[in-house]
Amino acid sequence: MKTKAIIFGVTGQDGSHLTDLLLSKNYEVIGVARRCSVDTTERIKDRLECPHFHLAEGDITDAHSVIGILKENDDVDEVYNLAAQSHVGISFKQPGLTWDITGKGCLNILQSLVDLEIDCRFYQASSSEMFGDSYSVDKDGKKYQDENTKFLPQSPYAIAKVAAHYMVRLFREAYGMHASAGILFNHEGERRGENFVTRKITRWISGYCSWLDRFHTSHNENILAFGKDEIYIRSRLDNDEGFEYPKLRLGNLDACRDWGYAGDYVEAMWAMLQQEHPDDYVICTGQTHSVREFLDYAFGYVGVTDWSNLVTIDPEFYRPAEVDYLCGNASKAKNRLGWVPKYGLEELVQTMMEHDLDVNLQSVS
Ligand code: NAP
Ligand code: G4F
Repeated sequence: MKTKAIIFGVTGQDGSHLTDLLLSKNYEVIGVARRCSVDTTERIKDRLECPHFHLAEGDITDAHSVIGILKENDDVDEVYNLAAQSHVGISFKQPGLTWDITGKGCLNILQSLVDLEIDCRFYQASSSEMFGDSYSVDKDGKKYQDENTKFLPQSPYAIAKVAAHYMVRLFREAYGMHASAGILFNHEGERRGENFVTRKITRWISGYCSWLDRFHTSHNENILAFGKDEIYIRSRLDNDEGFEYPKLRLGNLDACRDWGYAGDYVEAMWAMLQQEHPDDYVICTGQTHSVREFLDYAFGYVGVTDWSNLVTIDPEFYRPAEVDYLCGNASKAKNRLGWVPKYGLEELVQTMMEHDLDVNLQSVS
């Protein structure tokens, strides 16, 4: 008999990587996707025809829908809750919705599993955002976060994640559930949502490169002119259509994040559920970089060393409260799960840039 898994949030970045991983391990996968007026299955489109993959329609804010799916699959071995309103900035504008999905959604699944007496293993997608402004300091004075660092959440998203995280601990202790939480630091890649900062940057750069290509030119300060919000090609100023390109608009460039590759991180999720005992684990690279440094790497990939004229700061992308510094310590995951990340920032940027440049090339040709 195949091992059976349910993935809530299957259409997202991590859901698609986890689907690939579990199918490669010979699992039967039920992916839960909510109804939407447009198709949201782009990231899993190659899996839809696979006989061991099945889509189920459901919404984790609706307990009836969660119960229905679990009842139909009460022989499930592993349940992964990756569903969330996962954008921190948006959580300030839609705090109630974020609470319902990111916080209460997790409770809906946990309580349904208990009520239906389903004996399975459960994974919750917790987040480094839960640390917020908090950090520990090692003997060399380096700031870091691990499983013992206290939470000091700085957004409605992070508060909802903390509530879900504590709910997992409660269900583990109160009902003896095999429920684990991965406290994952930022992880990115070619499937990352387009409004997260890394993907916004790599997509913009590839769009800019293909705009320059249209004029058979490359990035060279002497042939470009810079307005407040636009970039122009000097020789084309009068006549050509499309001679201007909007600058990359960003918010806070000084925030530091510990960025890893999503494909690496879903392996840690799976490994947690293979342990005899449930637990919480920090998953990260242990390296932190500012958004500014990410820009250096990404622009550097296409040979641009000074990007200051290409980027404009737009207060619209500032958040009412910011998380300034995240840098994890994944020693526990390394020791207990044998998990280590394969990608550093350079490999991550290379993967994302290669992909986005390629996509732009295909759309032009
Ligand atoms: P993502 O790309 O935003 O995916 C979120 C998924 O949740 C999507 O499939 C989305 O469906 C689904 N979803 C949203 N609301 C739902 C609802 N009411 N019912 C059912 N499904 C719903 O996020 P991700 O980057 O893959 O992250 C996966 C999980 O890890 C999230 O819980 C996130 O908060 C957490 N996390 C992510 C990171 C990171 O750096 N990526 C770090 C730490 C924790 P639609 O396609 O319909 O929107
Ligand atoms: O890419 P971000 O939106 O990711 P953020 O806020 O760190 O959250 C992501 O990682 C969390 C794990 O720590 C997940 F739980 C969460 O679901 C999500 O996946 O922003 C990163 C940084 C922030 O400091 C933000 O203020 O980049 C800064 N930033 C600067 N300009 C921007 C922008 N962020 C976005 N999204 N867009 C900008 O234009």
